Amino acid sequence: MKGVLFDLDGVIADTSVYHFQAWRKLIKDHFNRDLPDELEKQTKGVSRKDSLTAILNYLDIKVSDADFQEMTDEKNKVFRELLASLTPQNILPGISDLISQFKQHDVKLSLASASLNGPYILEKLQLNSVFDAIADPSKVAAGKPAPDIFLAAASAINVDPKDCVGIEDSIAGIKAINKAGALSVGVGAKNELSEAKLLFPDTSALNYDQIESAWEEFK
Ligand code: G16
Ligand code: MG
Repeated sequence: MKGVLFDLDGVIADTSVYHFQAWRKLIKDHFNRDLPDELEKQTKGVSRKDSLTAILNYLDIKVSDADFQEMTDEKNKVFRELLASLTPQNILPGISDLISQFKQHDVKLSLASASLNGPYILEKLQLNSVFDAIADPSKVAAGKPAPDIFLAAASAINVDPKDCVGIEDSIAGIKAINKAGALSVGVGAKNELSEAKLLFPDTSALNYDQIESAWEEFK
């Protein structure tokens, strides 16, 4: 195991709460409609544009291209305001220890987040210096569940994807890791992340030795 490809939202920090809060505000302000909790799953791990498409499809609302662009910008403005209060205390339980274990074993760290705010969020969490690379989601052709961002993250640390593990909390992300040829490690519920090769119920359960031995079996 030479590289670890980290998802951000839902794995390193629980920014999904802020993402969905920002979507809720946007939809309330524009259409005076409420979003049900179940829609949050569909926006997890998918790009800003794909998230808005899923939300508008759900609401059965059509907007012009110009309005669509304006709405994604507006959502991001609200999201960035919510991120202003982010501190290292928002790093999810178990993640700092896991990162230390990877570092001790000379495993390179690369970020494979769909978020264009990835560098800013890592900075707020004071984690930029521990990452060897951050894949740029604006430079990949297709978002999760396509493998592109994980392939880019592996390439950014010069490691073959099969020598990497990917850690994800979303269905789209697990599919993307599997397609990229890395070992998929899921964080979440079995009924949701059934395609993960190794699953932990939450970030505090993530365990370096278990990940390493699963990779030894997988390679
Ligand atoms: C995250 C979130 C998604 C969000 C996407 C894009 O993905 O899970 O809800 O839509 O990033 O974020 P932004 O609007 O900041 O570019 P990930 O891949 O870190 O789980
Ligand atoms: Mg995620």
